[in-house]
Amino acid sequence: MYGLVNRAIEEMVCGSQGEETWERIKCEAGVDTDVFIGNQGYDDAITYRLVGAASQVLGLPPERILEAFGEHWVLKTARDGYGELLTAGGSSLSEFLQNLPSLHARINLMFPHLTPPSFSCTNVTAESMDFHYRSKRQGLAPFMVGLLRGLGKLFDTEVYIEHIEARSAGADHDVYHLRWRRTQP
Ligand code: 1DX
Repeated sequence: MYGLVNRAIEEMVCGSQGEETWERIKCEAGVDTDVFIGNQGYDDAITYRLVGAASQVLGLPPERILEAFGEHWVLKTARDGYGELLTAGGSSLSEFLQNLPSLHARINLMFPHLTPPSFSCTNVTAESMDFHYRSKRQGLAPFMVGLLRGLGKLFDTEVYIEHIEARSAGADHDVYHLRWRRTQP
């Protein structure tokens, strides 16, 4: 994955736990990269090892780390660096999720070595949908939950997430049943 992803993990850990903890996590992960370059590609294994080591050092399940990271990605990384892309994506959570495929097509034009997941929405109503997530990568379903929570905050929307089909349990891909309620007019 692009270095931007590992750098976002670094930012999240340093911001909440401090630099020393981050150094311990890198050491535990056997990662000796000093600085992650945002637009340079890194082996996915580095990202997985960082998440695994963060789980060990912080005493939290990897799913919790991934979920927190998903939220951080939307509220900090994507918002700070790619704000226009995010706001161009829609003016409500539902609109944004339905536009995600075109958002990723645009990002892919800028960064052709991206391996983006693919998304689709089915059974869409005014306050619910089934949200489909397909990825070449394994084990990142909790990251998506964090992304959805972050997007909910971004759009002042309370989201209830039910993971109704899980690849980790043998399903073809992950499906989340979402219900939402806007908290601001
Ligand atoms: F709901 O792969 C909202 O490296 C969402 O299963 C989901 O393959 C917003 F400069 C620049 C760069 C860089 C910008 F080249 C990425 F470095 C991408 C910015 C997407 C904002 C996907 C990151 C693939 C790297 C992947 C989870 C899970 C998608 C991470 C979240 C908006 C992004 O992102 C999986 C890679 C960006 C960039 C966004 C992603 C790769 C997402 C979202 N993905 C790199």
